[in-house]
This record gives sequence, C-alpha cells and structure tokens, in this order.
Amino acid sequence: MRIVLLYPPPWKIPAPGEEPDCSGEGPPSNWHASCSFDGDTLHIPCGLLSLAAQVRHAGHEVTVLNLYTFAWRDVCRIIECFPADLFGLSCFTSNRRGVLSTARLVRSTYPHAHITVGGPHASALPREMLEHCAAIDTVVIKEGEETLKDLLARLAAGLPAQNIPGIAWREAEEIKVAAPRVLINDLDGLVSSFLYYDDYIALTSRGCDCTCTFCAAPFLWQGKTRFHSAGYVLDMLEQMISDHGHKAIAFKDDTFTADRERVLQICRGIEKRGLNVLWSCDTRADALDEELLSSMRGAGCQRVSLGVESAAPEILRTLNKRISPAEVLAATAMAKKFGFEIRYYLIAGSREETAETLAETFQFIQEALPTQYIFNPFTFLPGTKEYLIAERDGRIQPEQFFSDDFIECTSAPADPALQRMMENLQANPGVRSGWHYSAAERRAILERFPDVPAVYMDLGAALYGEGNLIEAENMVRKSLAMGYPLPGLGYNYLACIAYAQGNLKATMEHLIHAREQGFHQVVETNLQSVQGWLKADGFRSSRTLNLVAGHSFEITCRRQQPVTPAPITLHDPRLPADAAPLVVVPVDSVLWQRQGGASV
Ligand code: B12
Repeated sequence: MRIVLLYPPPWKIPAPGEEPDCSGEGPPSNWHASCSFDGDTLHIPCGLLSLAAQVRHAGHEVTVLNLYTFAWRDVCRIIECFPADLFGLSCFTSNRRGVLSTARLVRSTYPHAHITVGGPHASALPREMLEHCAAIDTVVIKEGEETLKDLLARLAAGLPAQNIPGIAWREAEEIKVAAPRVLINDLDGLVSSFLYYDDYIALTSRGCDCTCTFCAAPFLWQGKTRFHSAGYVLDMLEQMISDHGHKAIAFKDDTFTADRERVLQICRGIEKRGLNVLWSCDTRADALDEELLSSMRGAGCQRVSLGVESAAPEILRTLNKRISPAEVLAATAMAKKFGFEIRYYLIAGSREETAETLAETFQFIQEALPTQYIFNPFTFLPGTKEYLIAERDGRIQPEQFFSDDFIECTSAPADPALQRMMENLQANPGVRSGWHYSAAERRAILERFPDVPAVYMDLGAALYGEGNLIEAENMVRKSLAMGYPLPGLGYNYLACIAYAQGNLKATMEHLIHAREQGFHQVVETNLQSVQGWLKADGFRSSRTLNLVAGHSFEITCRRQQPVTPAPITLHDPRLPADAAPLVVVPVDSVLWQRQGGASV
C-alpha cells in the first residue's frame, strides 16, 4: 500500500506577506511573526520514524514528511503531490490544531484515503478527536507499530477498519473504542529506524516505572519500562555513526540509566567496538552511582540531564517525584567528580507552587551549581494525573483543547509575585548556563581519564577561560590528535587562542579549517564576526573582534527531511520518477530564525 506519514504544522501558518487565517485555524492570537519554533517541537516524533521503518520493512511504499514549519499554502501543494491509500498523522498537544486542519485537507484532496491519527495527544483524547473531525477515520491509541500493521492488513483485504485492538473508530455515527493493544513484548523485534532514517536522537527503551503527575508516560506506557538489549543499542549506534555520520548523539529515554547493568554493557561495548562519539542522556538523580558514571564518562558521555522539577519538598510531593533535593545534591556532586556537564530540568508554576517555593528552587540552584538548567512552565497535558485532577476540579475541560488556540495549556498563578517570577522566566526561555569547572578541577578529572580525548578538550577550554593560552593550546591539540569527535570545535578554540595572541592569519586559517569539519554554530558566528570586523576596517580601527569559544555538548540540527523540516522536492506523479522535479517547496525562512533552539 502507499502510505504517507505526516508531522503536521501546529496551525495554518501564513506564508511571508500573507494575511493569517482568521477562521480559527490560524496562528494563536498571542503569536507574532518574530516568534519562531524551537528545535524541540520541530523534531519529527521518533515514534513516527519507527512506524515508517516497520511498514517500509514490511514492503509498503512509505513517505514521511515533516511539515511542522511549512506555510499552509505549501502544505496544500505538497499533499496534492503525494497520493496515498493511508495517511497517518502524528499528534502532540502542540500541533493538535494543525492535525485537524491537515486531516480535513487530506480528506478533501483524497476522498477515499484512510486517515488515521496517533501520538500522545490523540491517545489521550481519541473520542474527542473523532467527534471534532469527521475527516479522521481512526485514532491509534498509544504504541502504534502492531496496531498500524493490523490496520493496513484490514484495509488491504478491503475490510472495515473496526474493532482492531488499540483503535478508536466511527461506526454509524457512533464512536467506539476497541480493547487496548497489548504492549510489544520484545522491543528488539522492531526494525531500527536508523536502517532507513537519519536522526540524532536515540531511544533505547520505552516508558518509565515512575508515576510523576505532570508526565504522560505512565498513561502512554502503562507504568513500566521495556528496554532494547545492549547489543541492539550498540548496533543502532553503529548505524548512526557509520551510516549517517553522527558524532554527537542524544539518548532521550525517560530514564536512560534505569537498568544500570545494561548501561554498563553499552559502555563496555562502545569502547570495545571503538565507537568514537559524544553522547548525552536523561535520567533521575536516584539512578546514578560512581561506577556507572565512571563507565559512562569513559565511553563518551558528556552530559547527564536530571529531571529535578523543584527543590521544594511540598511541590516534589505534589508531583510525586520521589526524589529529594538531598539526592539531587549528592548526584550532582558525584557527577562533577567525573567532569560531566550536569543539566537540570525544572518546572515553574505547578499546582501549589508559591513565590516562596519557586524562590526555594532558585536558591537550590545556587547551592547545587549545575552547569546548565532549564525552566519550563507547568503545562496540562491530557493523559497526565495533573490533567485528571484539574478536570475533576473543574479547572480544565477537554473541549478547551479544540476551542482554544494556546500552544500549551498553562494556568496563570493567582499570586502576583509568583506571576512576575514566571513572566521573568518566560521572557528568557531555554537553556541557562550555570557553574563552570576550573582548570584545576579539570586537571584532577584528567588523571582519572587519561585516554579520553574529550577530557583534554575540557581542560583546554578551562585553561583558555583562565587565560593560560599556551597550555590551553597544548591540551586542545592533544585532544585533536587523540581523535576528539568534533574537531571543528577544537579548531575554533585554536582560532580564539591565536586571536588572543594577536595572530590574525592563524585565526583565519583555524576558522576556515574548523568550518571544513562540519557545521558548528560557534564557528559560523565567529566567521560572521570576522567578516563584519574586516568590513569595518578592523585592522586599522581600534575595534576589537569578539570571538566565541565553546564545546558544550551540542547537537547541530541539520536541515533535512524528515527529522527536521526542510525543502521538499515535488514530482508530478503522472511522470516517471526520474523526470525533472516539478518544483522544490522551500521552508519559510522566517520560521527558521531560531532553529538552533533545540535543547536536546
Ligand atoms: C524523546 C522525547 C522527546 C524528544 C523527541 C520528541 C519526538 N519528537 O519524538 C524531544 C527532546 C525533542 C522532546 C521534546 C518535547 N517533548 Co517530549 N518526550 C520524549 C519522550 C521521553 C519519549 C518519546 C518517544 O519517542 N517515545 C517512543 C516512541 C516510540 O513513542 P511515540 O513517539 O509516542 O510514538 C508512538 C505512539 O505515540 C504512536 N504514534 C505516534 N505518532 C503516530 C502516528 C500514527 C499515524 C500512528 C498510527 C501512531 C502514532 O506510535 C508510535 C510508535 O509506537 C516522551 C515521554 C514518553 N515516555 O513517551 C516525551 C513526550 C512525548 N514529550 C512531551 C513534551 C510535552 C515535549 C515538549 C513540549 C517539551 C516540553 N517543553 O515539555 C517538547 C516538544 C514536543 C512536541 N513535538 O511538541 C510530552 C508530550 C505530551 C503531549 N500531549 O504532547 C511527553 C509525552 C512527555 C510528557 N511531558 O508527558 N521530547
């Protein structure tokens, strides 16, 4: 069968210069053209890539399109060029409105195609999705691989798409929900999406054993974690590195270290297979210990991110986090012994938050000193315990997710002091820098890891920060000679060092060399600064050139379909496949202004 899997835009995005749609399907009322989408929302759902890989492997003809930032005018043209028997749309809370518009568009273009919708938002509100959108035929609830395969088999046999475990459907104007789908027992039985698709995010497990009230994972994955085996993960890593050229990878499992033995096996495997890659992972403060951290650092782990949420015990109780601030402090201190970047994920404004509890969290950051932290405003996500509590208390209704144009559903605090604090945080969203290692601390860490190139780069960076240019250069060169996976960042340091030493020729040579190693934001920024400086006659004027140095674990979002939205080449379906393309639909450049905003 011909299948098109789509990540629809969040709403009908107007093309540059076009008036926004005013029928209720356009941008949110508080949206303005200078806003842009952050790198996290525009990444295609990893599950959609998994679905695509499974059905492609089963012999179907599959196209996956990430339309998240495309102007609506272009979405219409693209849909016209991709006829299919089944369209599958992935629905998060953030793009729920665009999903409905896209389903209607597909229905009007292909009256006989089957339209199915899945994903975290649709899984929580399947009846409502069908009630509000006659264009949708079925909703796939929760894990989708097996359900989609059954659905395709049913459609191929010309049978009605009804009563398949894991779906909701419409039958004679009535909405029905079938029995739940049993979760896949052996995740290793799934074809890795990296066989067909390139991505920098890797998931090595599904679900979480915890029951945090703000998270939809307990609902989506039934409160338990299933893991891919270490061997499967290592093969997956090899595919990412060898087939797709990745040198920095983000493991985004809910709790990557939930099974410590498996992580130790993965780390040993990385070393044994000689996989030269930097990586990060997300986990909990109570799922770390020294042996584990030491292995992870030796195997290329550069950053550990912890779900901290709050430092106020009463808020942690409300959220059912089951981690104390003391445990976070201990985990942070432990991770610092091995030189990790330590990032905290924090929530501001959850139920029962007060100006005092939020101040307590601010104070805690000053004590615990993570290297980075991010505050997200509390949001109600359908499927979470918080959502159920708010619905029970009459503070929220499912209908709002269809009638209101918010991107994420937040609640304004009654206390003006808390409101002000929240506004200040929101005025400056994203990753915040915190504590830095000194050169002396980095030197002590190097003694533990004399064979790890990244540890030399860390020391070089600290020395550079402290103005010790000669030693900094030695360490950066040593790291490069040992095979540091992101040499462009090393050459960028050399450029900064050369400039600080007054050697402009070497500065330029290093920057050009840095650019040849692949795209890095710091290198691009520096090259632009040099150009601006030269234009302003920097040699003769007293203007100083400001160069930025840094090698903080960074993933560079490449602009490529379907991982991130990128230009799509359209072919006339009536002409042979090798005929010249009809047109290439670019991505509206305005919407890419802040594409570097990914926090992975
Ligand atoms: C990895 C991850 C990320 C990664 C990658 C996200 C991505 N695009 O896949 C990054 C870091 C980029 C990310 C970002 C964010 N995330 Co996130 N993330 C996760 C996490 C931990 C795992 C998701 C995952 O890949 N699971 C495994 C795959 C297999 O599952 P899946 O993608 O859901 O797909 C399966 C089914 O949903 C279904 N399915 C999905 N689409 C479709 C389509 C069709 C046609 C069919 C048939 C089936 C189907 O089948 C798939 C295969 O089984 C989950 C928590 C969790 N444990 O689920 C949160 C989660 C998905 N994230 C969430 C949120 C809120 C966010 C953010 C808004 C961050 C924030 N500020 O809080 C951003 C933006 C997300 C967005 N697009 O709007 C929520 C989403 C809830 C919602 N209702 O929208 C979750 C559930 C966590 C939570 N807080 O409850 N996230």
